[in-house]
Amino acid sequence: MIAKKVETALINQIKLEEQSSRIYMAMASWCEVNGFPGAARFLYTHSDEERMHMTKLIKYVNDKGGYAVLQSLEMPDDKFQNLFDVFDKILKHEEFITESINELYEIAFKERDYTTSQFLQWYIEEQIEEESMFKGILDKFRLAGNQTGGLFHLDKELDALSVATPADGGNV
Ligand code: OFO
Repeated sequence: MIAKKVETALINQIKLEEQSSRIYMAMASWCEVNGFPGAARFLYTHSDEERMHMTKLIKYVNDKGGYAVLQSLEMPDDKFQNLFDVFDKILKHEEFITESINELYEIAFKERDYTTSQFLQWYIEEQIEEESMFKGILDKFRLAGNQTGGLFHLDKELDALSVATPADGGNV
């Protein structure tokens, strides 16, 4: 059985993962119509990954005797200044998600729910990887500046990255 407090916090995290998936889907759509097919492909894949994060949490809550009820979502941003703005917003969003995972971990730990704390380790590591990946992408943007050639090259790199890190449904 799962404590109500832990279940509520996990359900909130499910909402955030689903919202992340929507945010990245909206960004992928913007990239697609603004001439960045590589970034679009990368973000479609990343949106799928967030959906996998959500599904993994839903299954965990239900497996532990809780009930993962989905919450309503907000409309994601649909306007961006440029490609840098997209990835800058992603990094900020991921930092917010990291905070939320840390708070969730603390709630589980305080409730002496060590099984959930252990389960959340995977998310903690995932956040470290994601933040570092997005920081790396932003560094490359800074190097490329706003030059067309640089952005074109970066778009190609993002395309390659989406192939290297396919949405990993295998962990669900
Ligand atoms: Fe972007 O990572 Fe989910 O948790």
